[in-house]
This record gives sequence, C-alpha cells and structure tokens, in this order.
Amino acid sequence: MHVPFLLLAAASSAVFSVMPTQTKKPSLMLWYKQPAANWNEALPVGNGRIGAMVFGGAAEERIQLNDDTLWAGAPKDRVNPKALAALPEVRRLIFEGKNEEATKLADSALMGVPHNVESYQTLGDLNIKMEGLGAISDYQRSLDLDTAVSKTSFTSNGVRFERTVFASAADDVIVVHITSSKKGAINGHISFYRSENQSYGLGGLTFNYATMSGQAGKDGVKFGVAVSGHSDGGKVLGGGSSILISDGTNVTLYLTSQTDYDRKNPGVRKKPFNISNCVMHVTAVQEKGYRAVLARHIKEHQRLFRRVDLQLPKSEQESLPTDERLKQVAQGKSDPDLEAMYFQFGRYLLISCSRPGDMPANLQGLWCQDINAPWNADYHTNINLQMNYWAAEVGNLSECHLPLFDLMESLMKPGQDTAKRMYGARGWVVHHLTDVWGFTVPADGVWGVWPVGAAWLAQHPWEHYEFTQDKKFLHDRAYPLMKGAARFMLDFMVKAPPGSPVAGKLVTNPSHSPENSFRKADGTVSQFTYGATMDLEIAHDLFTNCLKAIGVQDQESTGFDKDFRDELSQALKDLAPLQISPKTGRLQEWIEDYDEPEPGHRHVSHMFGVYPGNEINVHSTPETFKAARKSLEYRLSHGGGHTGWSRAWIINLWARFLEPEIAHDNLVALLAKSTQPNMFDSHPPFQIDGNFGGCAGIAEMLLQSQNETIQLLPALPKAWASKGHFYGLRARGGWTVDVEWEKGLVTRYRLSGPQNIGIKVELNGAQQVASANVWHKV
Ligand code: FUC
Repeated sequence: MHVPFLLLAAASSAVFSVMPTQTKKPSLMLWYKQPAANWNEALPVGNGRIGAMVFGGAAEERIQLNDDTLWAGAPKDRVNPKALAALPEVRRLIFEGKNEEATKLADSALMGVPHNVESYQTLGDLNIKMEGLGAISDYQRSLDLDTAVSKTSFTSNGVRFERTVFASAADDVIVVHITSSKKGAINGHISFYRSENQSYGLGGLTFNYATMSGQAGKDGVKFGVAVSGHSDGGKVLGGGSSILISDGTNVTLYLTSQTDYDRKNPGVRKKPFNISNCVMHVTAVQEKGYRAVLARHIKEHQRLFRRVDLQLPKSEQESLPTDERLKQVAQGKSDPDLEAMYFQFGRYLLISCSRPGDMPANLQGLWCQDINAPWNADYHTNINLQMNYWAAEVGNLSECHLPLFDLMESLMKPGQDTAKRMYGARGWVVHHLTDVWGFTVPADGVWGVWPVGAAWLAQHPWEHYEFTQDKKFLHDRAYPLMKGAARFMLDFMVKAPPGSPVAGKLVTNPSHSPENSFRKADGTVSQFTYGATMDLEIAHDLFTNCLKAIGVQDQESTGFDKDFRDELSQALKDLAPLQISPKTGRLQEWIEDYDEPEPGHRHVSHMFGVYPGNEINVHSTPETFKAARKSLEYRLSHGGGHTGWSRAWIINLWARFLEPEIAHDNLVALLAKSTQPNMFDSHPPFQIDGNFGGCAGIAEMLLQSQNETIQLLPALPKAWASKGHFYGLRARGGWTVDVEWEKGLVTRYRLSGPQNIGIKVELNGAQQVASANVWHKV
C-alpha cells in the first residue's frame, strides 16, 4: 500500500525532485527540497500523547520531542480572599458607569493569587549525527498525511540514505528508522539534549539505550525519556545520554517518555515513576520488529484519517514542494488542492495530538520547543481551546473530542470552589485560561475577569451529542458538565438596574468582550463592563442546549429535572436582548453603543451567536443576522483577521452568512498571510487554533447542519466549483454525508445514519426530503 518515493536525478549536475509519490493525492503530501531551517519548517508527528518535530537535517538531524503532560507548575489554591466581599462593590461601580474605579478594585480583589499559570514545556531534543557523509544530493523530505510517516532521504558518497520517523499510537513510541543503500554505511551518534533541569542515564556504552530524566521547573512534573537502538549488522552501544552506531545498515530507534502527572487525578501527584519503565517499554516494542510496528501504526492512523476524503479541483502547482505552493498562493495564484491539504492537515493534527485518554490540544497542540512558551502554550478558553475542537465532529473525528471533556471534568471541582468562594454561586466557573492543574481563577490582568469560560466550553459536549446521538454520553458526561456551567450562570447573572438600556433584564456583571476595549461618551477607554453581547449569546446557547438536553432525557415526560428546566426557561425570557445600533445598524458588541478604539480588533466575540452558536440565523432572527453581518464587514474593513485564528473564525462566519467568495478570500488570506512553511498556523508566532478553525471553515463551506436542515455545498466558491467530492463529513443528527459535485451543483449525495428516515436537505438552491442510506442522483 505504501508506495516508495519516486526519485529522479537529472542527468546534469542540477538535481531536481518530483513529488514523493505516484499514487497519493498531492493534497495528502507535504514535501520539501531542503531541510528545515527553523522549527516552523520542521514536520510534526504525534501519537496523541508524545510528539516530535522532524527537521530533516542530513548529517545532523534534530528531532524535537514533546510529552503532552510536561507542564511546569502545581495545583494551588488561588482564589483571591477579597473577592466575594468586593464583588457587590465592583458590580455597583460598573452599573454606575465608574469603569475605572471598578477596574482598580477588580485588579486588587478579584484576580487570582498568583494570577499566572506556568508553561507547558519541551521534553528536549534527540540529535542524530551521521559520521562520514560527504556532499549531499537528491535531498527530499516529506510528511505523508495518509500514513502519518515523515521521511528524509538523500544521497552522499554514492550511498542513498533514508530516515523514516513516525509516532505510533498503537505501540506508544516514536520510531526513527534509518536505512542505507550500501551495507554498513550508517555510522553515527545519537544523543539527548535539554537546556535545563535534566540528568542523563548511567552506563558507559554498556547498553543499547540512552535515557534522560528531569523536572519541569521547580515543582512541575517529573519526566523520563528513553531511546533504544537496534541495527541489522554493525554495532549499537548505548549509555548515558547517547547511543553510538557503527557500520549499521538498517538502524531503528524506539523512543518513549513518561511523567508523574496523573491524568485521572490532576490535583494529586502520582508516586514517582521509574525510568526503567520507559526502557522496558521500548525494549518490548523493539522485539516486535520494525515492519510490524510500522504496519500497526499505519493501520491505526488510517482507521481515523481515512474516514474523510476531500477532492477539490486540481491545480497547476500541485507537483511543487509545499513551501513553494504556499509562496505562490501569497503571490495570488489559486491552489484549491492546497486548500484541501489544509483541511486534511487539520484532521491529521487533531489525530496526532488529541486521542482518547490524552491531554487536549493546547495552544500549540502538542508541539512546543520552549521552556517558556508563548502564552505558556496553555489552554485559553476565550476562543482558542474551543476553536481547537471546531473540526472534530464535522471532520469525523468525534473520539478526538473526548480529551477536552476529560479536561473539563477535571476543572469541575476547582471551578466549583472558585464559583462559590469568588461569586457565592453554585456550579463551576472557568475564566479566560486554564492549565493542567485546575486553574479556574482570573488570570493575567483585569481582562481575565471573564467568568464565562466554562459556559462556552459546555457547548462542546452538547455538540458531541448532536453529532453522535450518544444518549449515554449525554446523560453521564455532557449533561452534568452543561448543567454545572449553567447553574453558575444562573446564580452569577443579575438584573440590570433602572437607567440601563436593558433595565430589569438579566446580564453578566462583571463582564468583558474578550480583550477588546470601548470608548465611553466621556472619552475614557475601558474593557470592563456588564452584559457584553458575547456573554448573553453564550448564556442563550447554554440555556437552550440544556433545555434540549432535558428534552432528550425526558422523552417519557416524567418531569426530568423540572425545577432546573423552569429556571432555565425563565432565565431565557429574562435574558437581556441583543442590541442593534440605531446609529450604524450593526450588532453592538456591548449593551451600550460605544465607540471602538480598535475597530479591526482580532476577536469577533459578538459574532458568537452566528458561529459557533446559532442563535443568530436567517430564519429566526433575520434582522440581527443582517446586523451581525454589518459588524463583521466593519471589523474586516478596519483590518480584522490579522491573527491566524481570527482569520479562521471569519471563514466560518462567512460560510454561515452563505458567502462562498468572501469565505474563500479569507481562506486564501489564511494560507497567504498566516501559514508557516510547515503549514502550521501563525498568530504569529505558531498557534494551532487557526489550523483547526481553518479546517472547520472549509467543512462549513461544504456542509452545514443547523436549523434542522442539512445543507449540501452551502458556500461552494467558484474556485472549487468545477468538480469535486467529499466523502465522510458528519452532520448533526448522527449523519455521515457524501457529496459529489460538478459545475457548482450537487450531482450525487448520500446521507448515512442509523435511522431510515426522511431528512430535510437543501441543495442546488432547493429543499427536499431525502431518504437515508441510499445514493441520490440529482
Ligand atoms: C487570546 C488572544 C490572543 C492569543 C491568546 C493566546 O487571548 O486574544 O490573540 O491568541 O489568546
């Protein structure tokens, strides 16, 4: 099945390569003609738990390693003891328009103590130094998304070398396999490196393995990593931090890591592990043999990856290396096939960094080369963590969503404690970021007083139910998470006082529209307010979803959770309405029609109700839908979308506004302006949210399933119109959808699902009720 690379050397001294496959789709192969010059050119592999960035150096290879539990910090009680007493005063000051005084008080009384998290960290590097190489020719490196295998190959002194790297979920190892076309040509030195807090194993080249142990920061997790070497012929001598290979022909390295972090019990430290567990594990895997380990890896990856096939029109540039294709997109050349690659790369990344039982994707997924990462590579919950999972369900990777729910469940207890002690509320709260130690208090600065993180996160288990129809999951996991988050909101929200444009209505207070500021009539600028539009939309979404969840669980009408249901229904009636500016016709971001000092701000928070929510749509709220569109246009005309994730969100929004060309223009901008040579999204610097948000956006252009209708090709741009197909995307209601199209119109489709019922489908500008599980020719 796996086709060896086709390599051509020109007769002249100029060497060229062609795309490393004959049968693979171009959109499934990232490839390059030169080694990575920096981390943003290296290629990511991961098995959900451990990952690597492969640089593809010829004589000197760097493989940067990660373990998803390798975090500095520790659980701490961080609730500000002044918070509960100060809360009424903060609220009063905000309602009275004394924003600056409120900010000052919140800064001293509401912020967590301490109010910062510590960083997710690199595990270190595995360096491979190949001895005796001369000039390098016929160089190529690649990442095959279909097999999740990275390859580097080159010729030196007439010998062809190939290095294969993959991270196997089936065997929980990272494997490096090196071959040479000439017997005994592999001579080299393999060693671990970490810049701090590390110690290397014992043994002066008496074993076949090397180890490294250490700790993240002063009180973070303790870790260990082991690599074993095996060679057909030649010698392998390991010990300390290195392995020496002499006269090898086929050399295989197996690597694994462990930490003392307890995924099941994040607040408690596991008893210290022994590095010999890592050594025993790699030894056991090595005994299975390389071919078997590779085959098991590919099979497990393809079980998930091959669920979706996307074909967009071919492009002239598809035989070019990936970095070259990206450059040409930046120069204005159309490359739909590269857009298909962006979609599949997003799915590849999710499979590689968020498998069941592992930690959820952080700001960098799993891949991080730093000791102190940008934004600590933590879990930001005011857009980033949620966006990481936007593609999970529609992209047919439902089980990759599960790590998020594990994290949410681990936050319930600390979040309840914070809710009670800061706000006197029941339920659980999370503010704008969290870590792996149960961090739920306001962080960073007063903009961190944003108590609706859990409420937004609670959309995810509901969506998981909507796409899977898994009632047991809904009952056992989704509903408790949702109910707890809603419980907090019900207790936390207060009635706006007389004089407010929404007097007597339920609002959040304190409140922020994530990280954006407004200018008041007196000219002062603030961020701190009450009832930011996004909060109201999040509350609406959560309460509505809770009511639907109650409905599903109360099919016998026995009054399941009746009191809570009544409370939710009342709160929905009382909730402050969204405001449309009489002056501009735009959906307001705040209760008051403030001026915006940064009209092109990267967050588009007030558009939550359009996507990922659905409160604002053309059917039930046409006026607000129009107003939201105006707000988005205004944001964009002032430079919005300048970070990768912001651009990705905008693609999803335009797809919901059924604007294929504008959605596509923004996708092109994502590729042209916010994508690194290795296809990683750039904030800048690297942040993985844009990859997942962009992947979701592409799906949203092809398929939507809100408002009880499945829409096929709702926003198909001209660039994709000529001919294409997707097989295997998922829709709400538990459907798997296959669509083929030509000249912009659906030609054939099928909706597969557990029930043989008629489904409302919208395609080619018309609606019909389609039967399930059969192909429909149009
Ligand atoms: C949010 C954004 C920033 C950045 C950070 C990690 O706070 O406003 O742009 O993405 O998360």
